Amino acid sequence: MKKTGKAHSNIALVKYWGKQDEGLRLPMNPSVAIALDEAYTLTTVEFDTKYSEDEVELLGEGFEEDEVEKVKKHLDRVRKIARIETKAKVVSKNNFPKAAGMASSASGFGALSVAASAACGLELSERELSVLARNGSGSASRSIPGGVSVWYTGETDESSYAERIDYPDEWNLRVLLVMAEDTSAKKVSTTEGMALSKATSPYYNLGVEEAKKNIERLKIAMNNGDWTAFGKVVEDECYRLHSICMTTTPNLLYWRGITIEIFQEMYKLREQGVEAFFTVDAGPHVHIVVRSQDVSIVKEKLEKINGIKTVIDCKIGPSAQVVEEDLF
Ligand code: 2P0
Repeated sequence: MKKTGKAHSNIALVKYWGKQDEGLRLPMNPSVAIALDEAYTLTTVEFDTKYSEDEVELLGEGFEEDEVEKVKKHLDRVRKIARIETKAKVVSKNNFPKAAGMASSASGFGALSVAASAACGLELSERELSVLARNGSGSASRSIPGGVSVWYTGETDESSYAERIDYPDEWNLRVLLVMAEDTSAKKVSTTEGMALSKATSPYYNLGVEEAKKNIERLKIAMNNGDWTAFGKVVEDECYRLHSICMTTTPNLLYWRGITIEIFQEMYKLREQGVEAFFTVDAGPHVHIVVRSQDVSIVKEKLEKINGIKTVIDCKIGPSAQVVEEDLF
């Protein structure tokens, strides 16, 4: 059977950076993320005896050899659940650039999990899909429920999954994905980078405890509809992640000049009463979390800065789903 899955990328507000169990991809701390409607992956999977080997293709950009291996390993997980041995063809497409902190592995493993499980006739629950996606890539667990979600650390395979949490609708949350022109590729993968941080950053354990506290601060701010307090947590988490990265051996410096320039522009806007908050993943791009009422003023500000390739304006994205449009 051939099926296509669609999953949206997500940006973490409280960050995942390191595992308590490498094999099971159980994270050190819970995390919270927003799914992005304008950044997604489509993946078509067909299991058929006509394939003697798994065939894996990423349209447009192509996969690296290690990425192909990760996809094949994920197909093995699905085959194990479905108790089949049939090989598959996988064709995938991102509507945004792979790598450089754009969380393509999140939407990629989200879409692959949905497509592959449906293509072999499995009817997995959202929670089971989130567990499956997590095994491919931790952040993918959060691309299954979409919306604003929390990924629980768990102690077993089944108990580490993501689900939606409430947030104030009246905020009309938007995320501006500000892509830097300088996308010099990551030298260290996120999987490797977070393991290095755990092993070498003197502040790592302290950071994990801070992340746990920050989840609680974020939930309180959302329950109270307190935008200023919410934004403070978002930016504290950005600095927390990057202080751990920068104090890793070798030092993981993901920011470029443009990254900091955007921070400074957001601070200037704040002095004028416009509260837009920044966060950054493992790359130079900046995600600006803003209420819809302030989107145009923030965009105007960004247009005046050199070194920005494009700005993608996202609403909160939906859950991962099976869709009609096949890629082959
Ligand atoms: C996050 N990142 O919470 C953090 C913030 C990047 C910075 O989750 O090893 O590619 O495959 O589980 O999912 C990137 O981590 O790592 C990530 P693996 P993944 O979004």
